[in-house]
Amino acid sequence: MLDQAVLDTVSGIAPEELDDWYESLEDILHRYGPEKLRELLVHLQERAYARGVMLPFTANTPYINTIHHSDEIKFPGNRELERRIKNIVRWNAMAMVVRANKYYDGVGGHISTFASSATLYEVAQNHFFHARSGDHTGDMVYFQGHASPGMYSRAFLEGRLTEEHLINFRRELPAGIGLSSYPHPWLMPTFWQFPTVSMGLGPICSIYHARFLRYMEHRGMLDTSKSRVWAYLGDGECDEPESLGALTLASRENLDNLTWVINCNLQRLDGPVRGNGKIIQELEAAFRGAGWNVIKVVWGSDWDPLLDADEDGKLVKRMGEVVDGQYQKYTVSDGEYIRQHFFGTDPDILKMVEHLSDETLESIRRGGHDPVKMYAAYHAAVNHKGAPTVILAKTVKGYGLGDAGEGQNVAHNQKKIAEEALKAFRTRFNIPVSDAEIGKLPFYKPDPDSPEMEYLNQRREALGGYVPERKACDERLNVPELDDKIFTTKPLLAGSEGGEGSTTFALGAILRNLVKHESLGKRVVPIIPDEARTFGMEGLFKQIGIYSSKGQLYEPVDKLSESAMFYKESKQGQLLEEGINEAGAMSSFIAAGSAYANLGMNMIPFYVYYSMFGFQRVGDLIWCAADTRCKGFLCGGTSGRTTLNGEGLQHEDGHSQLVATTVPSLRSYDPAYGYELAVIVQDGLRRMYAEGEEIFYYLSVYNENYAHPAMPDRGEVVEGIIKGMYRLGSTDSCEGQRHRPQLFGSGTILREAIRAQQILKDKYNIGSDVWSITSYSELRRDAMDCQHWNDLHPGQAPRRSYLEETLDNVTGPFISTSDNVRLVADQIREWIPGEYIILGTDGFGRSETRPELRRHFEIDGECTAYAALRGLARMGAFDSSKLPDVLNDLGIDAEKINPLNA
Ligand SMILES: Cc1ncc(C[n+]2csc(CCOP(=O)(O)OP(=O)(O)O)c2C)c(N)n1
Ligand SMILES: [Mg+2]
Repeated sequence: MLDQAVLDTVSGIAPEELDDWYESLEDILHRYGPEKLRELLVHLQERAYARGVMLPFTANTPYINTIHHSDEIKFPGNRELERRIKNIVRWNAMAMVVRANKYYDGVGGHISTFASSATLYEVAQNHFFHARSGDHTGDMVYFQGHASPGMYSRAFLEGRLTEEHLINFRRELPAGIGLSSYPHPWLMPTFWQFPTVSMGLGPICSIYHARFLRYMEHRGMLDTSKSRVWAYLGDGECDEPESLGALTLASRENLDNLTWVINCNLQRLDGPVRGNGKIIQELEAAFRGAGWNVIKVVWGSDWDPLLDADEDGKLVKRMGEVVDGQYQKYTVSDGEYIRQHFFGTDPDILKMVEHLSDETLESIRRGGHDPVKMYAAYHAAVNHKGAPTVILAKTVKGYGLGDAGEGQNVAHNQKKIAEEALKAFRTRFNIPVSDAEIGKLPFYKPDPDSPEMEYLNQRREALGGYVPERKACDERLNVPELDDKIFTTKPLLAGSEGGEGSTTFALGAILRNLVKHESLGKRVVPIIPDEARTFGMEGLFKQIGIYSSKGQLYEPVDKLSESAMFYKESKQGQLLEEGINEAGAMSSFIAAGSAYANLGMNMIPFYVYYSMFGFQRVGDLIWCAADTRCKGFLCGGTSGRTTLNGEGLQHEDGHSQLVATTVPSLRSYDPAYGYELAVIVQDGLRRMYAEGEEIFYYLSVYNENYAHPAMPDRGEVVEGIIKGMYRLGSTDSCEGQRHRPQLFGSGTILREAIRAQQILKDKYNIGSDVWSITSYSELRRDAMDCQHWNDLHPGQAPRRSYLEETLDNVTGPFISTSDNVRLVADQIREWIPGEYIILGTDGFGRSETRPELRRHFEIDGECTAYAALRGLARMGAFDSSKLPDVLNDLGIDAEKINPLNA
């Protein structure tokens, strides 16, 4: 007969009738199995729905393991040896951090994260992570950033790192062989593949990486079918919008090559992730709702007999009602407290544990610390078809640290451990370090021929090698010279030949030409977040196809004939149309731009986006791309605070060039003409793909149409474009003119500098020079480099930068105008040999016509000419009392608002 709890929940139905229902359910399960029972229940649910009965929605399953122990795959490893290895890894990881902080206070590091996730990693290291080797393109493992000590510790046992490395954890500079705090390919280019410690970036990158593997396979570029992407996340990390923001892409794309493992230790830095709720249940609902396969690993094997005995579901119910903050309390409490407060709420539950001692209750483990449970979960995950899998593994933060941190709110930052606690840790994990030695925190490595070491190495050998390991390929591509038709055609080196166009159009021409190139074409990965039409690049849709893993299951509305342009989706498509998703598009850029290192094949991403939604929207992903040593081109379309005129404050970008300067491996350019763009792209391709430099590019491109001249036939022009400046044109000095204004222009605003030159000549008979400044940041980089050398080599012949050499004997005044904030041009002030006046677009943009906006920001031809006269006046070469008249003459309102404050 049913118990009172069931009778109460459906009160009003006669007990005998309820009994019948329950008996039927058991009978079907017993005779036909779970699959048939599922079908039947779904059918009954549909019937109820058709009769107007709405069932309450729940995306959750009970708070127990998804895989019942009777369905667990048998653990194939040697449990004892794996436990020994894991304990040694734990010890060395802990010792590394504690030692570092003992000798160098404030160096930092984390013990508790890896302490909670050691089993998650060790089971995967022994049985799942496959290295890149032979015909296997390798698994991509995104390690939780602050679990890095555990990865170093294992690499030490594997013989890949020495004791000296461990001693120099977080001390990279003095020894030159230190270990980076977190996974940084920039700092450890043969070890780490993926920077993950800015939380949320690893997760989103991993999704797009898994999709990129499919893209490579479907396009016939590389057989990536054996590769799996693994991402290890913290439960606190899941609060970052990037972490869960792209879940549906993974399920929509059926990325069963993707496995996430969330280390649910219920804590983040300050305290519980969800003290008053249940993070595992919350995540389960989110992932199930998004179409993922969810595997919860909540309880260790010790709980199996208890759950088997829980016939009426009271224990499961109790497990489900306790909130995370309270579970954390049980972690730090003794067995008696647990018995009384967890089991003691119901006499029947209490009875279930009466045969267990307090010590046993205290030590029964959570699922994430049980290798058998984790193995079963991994096995199920890698065999699941049609959807990505997330494993929600419940663990204890600071596991094994005892009073020194286990489950404590301060666990995250714990890095100093008293001797008594060290001894307890040593004893708990059975590390052969004596009491006398323990204060020195010695690292421990068993003999090479010990069973532990032999086992560890055999396992990794069977899985193709070590993980992580970054193996950048030395493949060099044959990059066409500048005289190739990719670069010579209209509107590039040849100019626009009487027509008009924008630099965005010029970029489109390069892309269209490049994808046709015999060897290079296939390597190009154009990435666009739903703006191809804005950039006039929709022609690429038909030309190279939009990648879609499903091909095209519909007839596109704009397909009027096979030859016309239309929205062509294809499984072999080359263009990644990411939708309105700059973060996702950046993640694709990173996957493609690092393929040379992670897949052994150079790919050339061109990510073209709305420039305003680049650096300030996904700036951290751009930083992550730099750390990843990405190659490729970021192209900020619709650049310029006044050139993108109608869109207003939140669209008009005038600061990307400034932020770009802050990314060390980024080369950023602000070209004005098609030929400049062609020169920059060709040189970029050469440096990145022919020379193998691990840098990437940022290009500002604009949407203003104008005529583009052919490239001037002077040798120094190409060099100037690449180095950042070249003289474009000069007007004759008037008689007796001692100083010639030097007018610097960038991007579309170069044309205002040219207008200023004309005004100066026509109205004031002053000759001047116009320079196209293609890159203030490159000029600065070179100047700083020379200065650095000079500072450290006093008494030796000083080096001279390109900027200094180019402006040698030029007196100025120097006037800079651009569609960027003034600081962009200000970055070279130190090396400008004279008066330097900078105009720029500081202040909020707004919608207006281009001429009005350019006047508002005082960057137009008239304001530039006026600035030149001011400069001359300061040098005593123009009568300053005439300046008010000049203002009048040029129609500049002296009482106009200051754009900076408007
Ligand atoms: C974007 C970002 N914000 C803040 C931090 C600082 N931080 C490092 S670890 C951490 C707590 C992590 O908690 P959780 O994700 O639950 O990982 P656990 O250590 O508990 O496994 C914080 C706040 C960071 N690394 N990245
Ligand atoms: Mg956590």
